[in-house]
Amino acid sequence: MVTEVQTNPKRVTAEKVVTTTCSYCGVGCNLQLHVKDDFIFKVTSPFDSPVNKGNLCVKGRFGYDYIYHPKRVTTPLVRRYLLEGKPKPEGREQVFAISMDGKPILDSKISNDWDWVATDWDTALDVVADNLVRIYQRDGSDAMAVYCCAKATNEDNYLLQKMWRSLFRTNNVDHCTRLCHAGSVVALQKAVGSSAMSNTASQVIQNDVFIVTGSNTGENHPIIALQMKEAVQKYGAKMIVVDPRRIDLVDFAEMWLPLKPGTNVPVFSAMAHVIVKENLVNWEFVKNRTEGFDEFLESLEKFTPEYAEEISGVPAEDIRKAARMYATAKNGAIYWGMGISQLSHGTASALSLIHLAFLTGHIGRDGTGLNPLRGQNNVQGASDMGAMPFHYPGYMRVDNPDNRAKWEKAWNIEEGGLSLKLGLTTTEILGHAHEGGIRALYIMGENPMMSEPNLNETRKHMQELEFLVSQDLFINESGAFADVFLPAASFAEKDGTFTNTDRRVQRVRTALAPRGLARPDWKILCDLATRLERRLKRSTSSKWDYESPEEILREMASVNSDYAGVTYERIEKVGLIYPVPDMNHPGTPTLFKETFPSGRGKFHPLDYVPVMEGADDEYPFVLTTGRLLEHWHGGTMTRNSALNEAYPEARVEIHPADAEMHGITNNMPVRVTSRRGEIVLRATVTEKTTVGVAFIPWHFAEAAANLLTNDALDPEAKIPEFKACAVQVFPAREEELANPEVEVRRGRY
Ligand SMILES: Nc1nc2c(c(=O)[nH]1)N[C@H]1C(S)=C(S)[C@@H](COP(=O)(O)OP(=O)(O)OC[C@H]3O[C@@H](n4cnc5c(=O)[nH]c(N)nc54)[C@H](O)[C@@H]3O)O[C@H]1N2
Ligand SMILES: Nc1nc2c(c(=O)[nH]1)N[C@H]1C(S)=C(S)[C@@H](COP(=O)(O)OP(=O)(O)OC[C@H]3O[C@@H](n4cnc5c(=O)[nH]c(N)nc54)[C@H](O)[C@@H]3O)O[C@H]1N2
Ligand code: SF4
Ligand SMILES: [Mo]
Repeated sequence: MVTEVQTNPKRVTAEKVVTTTCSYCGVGCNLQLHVKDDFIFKVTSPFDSPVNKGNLCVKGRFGYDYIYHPKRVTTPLVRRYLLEGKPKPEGREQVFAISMDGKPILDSKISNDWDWVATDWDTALDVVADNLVRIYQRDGSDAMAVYCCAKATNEDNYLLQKMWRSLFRTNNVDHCTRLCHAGSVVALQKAVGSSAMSNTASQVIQNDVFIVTGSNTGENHPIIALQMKEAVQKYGAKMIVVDPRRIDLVDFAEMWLPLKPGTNVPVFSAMAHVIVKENLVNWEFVKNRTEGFDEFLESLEKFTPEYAEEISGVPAEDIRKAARMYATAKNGAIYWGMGISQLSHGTASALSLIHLAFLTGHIGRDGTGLNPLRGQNNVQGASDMGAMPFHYPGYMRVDNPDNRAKWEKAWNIEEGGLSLKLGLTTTEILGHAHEGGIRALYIMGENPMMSEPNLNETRKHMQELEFLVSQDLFINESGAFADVFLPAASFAEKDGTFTNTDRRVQRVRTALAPRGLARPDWKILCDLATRLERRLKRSTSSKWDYESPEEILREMASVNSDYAGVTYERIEKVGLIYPVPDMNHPGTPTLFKETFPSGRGKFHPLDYVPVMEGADDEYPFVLTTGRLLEHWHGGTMTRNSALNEAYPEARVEIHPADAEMHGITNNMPVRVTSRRGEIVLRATVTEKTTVGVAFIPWHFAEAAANLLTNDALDPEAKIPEFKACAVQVFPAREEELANPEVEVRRGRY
């Protein structure tokens, strides 16, 4: 039934206004959801919010309507073959679902046994529990893996990793952080022993010089970009942008260094070279707070600005000028994103930034810092909750028996019961999906069939899985391969907490009843865990009967001291910035004031290693992939939202000089090919990209950028090289452009 609130929201007065946290990016803006008749008809933001001061970007303000989209699935679904006890049929790519209005979506009749059948929760959870336990009892811990979810709450993620670790005794637990800031995390752990942002984003107005690199902040952290612009325009700060694209921040920058993709190490090491040669070093900081300087100094010798210019294309004089500006600032800071970490030398790229802060002492004070801008709304929190293969909650290594003992006590597990073996990462889990490897995968809110590199390869791995569960709002491109689908409640239909890029723990609140039969993730997991425990018949049992998400948070905080003083009551109005070691502690906006968690900060000598696949005669462009303001990742949320009308189709950006050379004009359909795949989409000829660099956003299934990308990994962080691979671009015909519905149905994404 269409009500007045849907047709004419301006005339409606809210029954209630619910304050909560945005479900998109790591800025963590506070939202006010205006609700009438169980419908959100307007979103505003409180002006007194310390995070966003009443501002919202287009996604926060208008992008929440995916929760009502007809393609959202709100009924548990099980494949017919499982319900009828038949063997699993061949072939897996069938996208057949029941939508909220009861109509089938995207059917393709490969075999009736593959049909989704709508069931009740008990049936679906029994099928999941039976199959997971069957595989575990046959093949053991190493056959089990789980992807946690940086969109879901802290409480949801804590429970999911607890389940896998305590019930299946495996650390094969990871999430999209692996595809994201893994390079930064490993580098920061090696250098300072902690991996979150050292300062808060709002401190940018206290900087007098700041570097923004590998971060298209204006589109991807729009509210932080607003503060950066304010720092420049109102407070007179100088911004240095280091990025191969002419992103919108360039208009506000004192300098733009347009480096070639994958040349961070030479550019930032040359800046370090200049700082040392011109004696701009903060010797007191280097002497008192760091180690390894002498060895580092030797490695720096070859990184002259001229050498860096040759590799990166950035003029040596600009490198010198930028180095002087940052080094002589009173308060300097660095903000970075995926252009640093998503490379096969992402760890080295991040280290080259960390060295700059060490040399100048621009760390450990307000208005300075090393600030990797975290991407997903709750990627910081999911990482804090131990949704990673090497760490329990609180970054406690799983291979340390003392840490294990703490969690065994908290979870009531027999001594020595938990595994000390490091788990597989997201990028390794699917590669191990074969006989004798991973057999069962549980995905809570991720979409590897869009987000992993080299999708043609990923598809083969998905097909190799014996049992796949998808717990999501939609049947996304990965859910199409699932055996069971469990409908989760959205952020507006549940309670919990998210931790934003500032390390600020904030409330998520229920505004609506869950649509259809959907249930909050934590409730689904409690029910499933109880069933699993019953079937596993162990001598000990853990707690699974939580009354509320707050009870879950308190259990986690009793062992993880960073969150010890976080309660729902204390964050009722304004979030708390962890570490919050006790109930009276006010939170810690600036880290490392006295010392680093590792004691001294450690320099690491670096070498320049080129990207794995450079441009050549056959593939003359470097492809870089990234994001658009209006869209989110694989598009599951934003393409099922009004935002899709704002940016409805995939585009490849090409520089005018390249376009002319290859006979390409604006809006022309083009075929982009790499050694791994091809896609057809329209060209946008623009100076936003630099000569020789093509840019494709990876939001569009019908022209999925990850069919082209290279799955080469950084050896330490295991992050893929999303930011550079070689491609060719040819003119194509209009009729070759892909139709989203048809392509997805054919499984060609
Ligand atoms: N609208 C929107 N916002 C988002 C997201 C989204 O999907 N849509 N996703 C969220 C997530 S999970 C994340 S991780 C963040 C990511 O936010 P960003 O880190 O801003 O992500 P990208 O769009 O991948 O852009 C990376 C930037 O790096 C530059 N770059 C490419 N190669 C290099 C290089 O070799 N060196 C340097 N120095 N720069 C390079 C690119 O030109 C681009 O400006 O955004 C979050 N916010
Ligand atoms: N080429 C290329 N590839 C990339 C990148 C790139 O820059 N270039 N960036 C990488 C980065 S930085 C990241 S972070 C990854 C992201 O990769 P993924 O995490 O795989 O991608 P998303 O599309 O964000 O998937 C989120 C899913 O969660 C679901 N969801 C939303 N809310 C909830 C909830 O409350 N509960 C549950 N159960 N589900 C929910 C959504 O419907 C969606 O299906 O992709 C990576 N892939
Ligand atoms: S900046 Fe991020 S958190 Fe804020 S409204 Fe936009 S998407 Fe949401
Ligand atoms: Mo990310």
